[in-house]
Amino acid sequence: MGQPQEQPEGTEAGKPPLRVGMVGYAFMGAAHSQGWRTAGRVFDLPLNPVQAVICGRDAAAVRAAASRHGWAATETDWRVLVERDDVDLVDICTPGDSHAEIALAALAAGKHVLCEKPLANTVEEATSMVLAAEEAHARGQVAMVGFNYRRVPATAQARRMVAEGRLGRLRHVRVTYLQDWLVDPQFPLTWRLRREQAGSGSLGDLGAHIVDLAQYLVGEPLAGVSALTETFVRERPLPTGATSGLSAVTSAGTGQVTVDDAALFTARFPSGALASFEATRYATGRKNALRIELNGERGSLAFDLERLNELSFHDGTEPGTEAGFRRILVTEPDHPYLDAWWPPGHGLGYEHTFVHQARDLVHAIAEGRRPEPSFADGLQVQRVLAAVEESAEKNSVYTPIAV
Ligand code: SOE
Repeated sequence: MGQPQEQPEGTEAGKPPLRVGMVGYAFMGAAHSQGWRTAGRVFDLPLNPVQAVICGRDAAAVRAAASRHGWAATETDWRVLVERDDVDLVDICTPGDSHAEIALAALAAGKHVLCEKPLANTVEEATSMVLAAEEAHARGQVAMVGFNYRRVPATAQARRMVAEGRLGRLRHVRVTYLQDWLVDPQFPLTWRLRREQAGSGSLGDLGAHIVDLAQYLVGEPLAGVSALTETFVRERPLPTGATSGLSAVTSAGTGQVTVDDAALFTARFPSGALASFEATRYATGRKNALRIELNGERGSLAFDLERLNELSFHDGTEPGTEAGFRRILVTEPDHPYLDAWWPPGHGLGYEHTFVHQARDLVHAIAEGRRPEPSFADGLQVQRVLAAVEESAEKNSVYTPIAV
């Protein structure tokens, strides 16, 4: 493998390149590809992202992915990819069981790293990744975890408003992330339903997103949790052949589901706000419904991923006769990320979060600073997930988050 490096058409020449090597090419691989392909064309970046190499075990499938998503070369062994001299950054889009191994090898090989969420499958793995990232940072390398929902302009705008004190002291944070792709008991036992590969179920997949988003918006880490988890369907048909995690063809046999199907937990923030979280793949009719509402002494904010160009804001300082929730259309050039996009009212979508993620990472690399969210932020989320599992095992006993 290892075809010659070409400058992908349309990217800006004249700037130092940032040559990306991506491991994985399924859903997240496609989403990250979109980010790398577009970031340098929309934003004025200090480095020019180049889609250098994409890696996957199936040679034919990875060649097809390279041609579809615009990668110049392919590899079938990630160990070869991380050692290539023409790769500056390794982007990890694989199931969680390989995150730590690939990230550690990439950091040791002198590469910057972007790793999909959740950072790892265990606190121990995530801790080793943070230690390696800290050492690498001293050598000028940057390591980021991919919590893309921080990069929706509306959530970034909500963060601004909370930080400016528009809500005052926070009392409640209410978060749900609802999907329904497991409702059918005949849905196959893909890697996402196996603990050894995915680490956990809805908790690590959806719960990790909402824990990160809530902590980002509030501006502090959770202090402790009280949790319930459940696996509703414990045995499912085995997949045959290729599986993407979200789809597969089934065979005659069945196997055990070894992860949670749903996780519900209440939590405390150190400043006193109470939070509730619900992550499930059994919310019939809900496809990708991530909703968050924050209630503070001075006002409230609500966000719904299925209406991602909007925020709902209640300014509690307005006279009661005129106050009420109003819609903020988050498409103004002064809103986060939007000065580079379309005129007001021309909204963005899911894919743009990955463009913004690539943009922010390129800036962090060029400026040699720790990115947000860093591997340390990813480890902190991992600790929350571990506390949720511990609490659920102990019949919801309140479990402080280890620091
Ligand atoms: C599946 O539940 C999934 O693809 C998650 O893994 C992603 O992180 C989320 O963005 C969409 O849903």
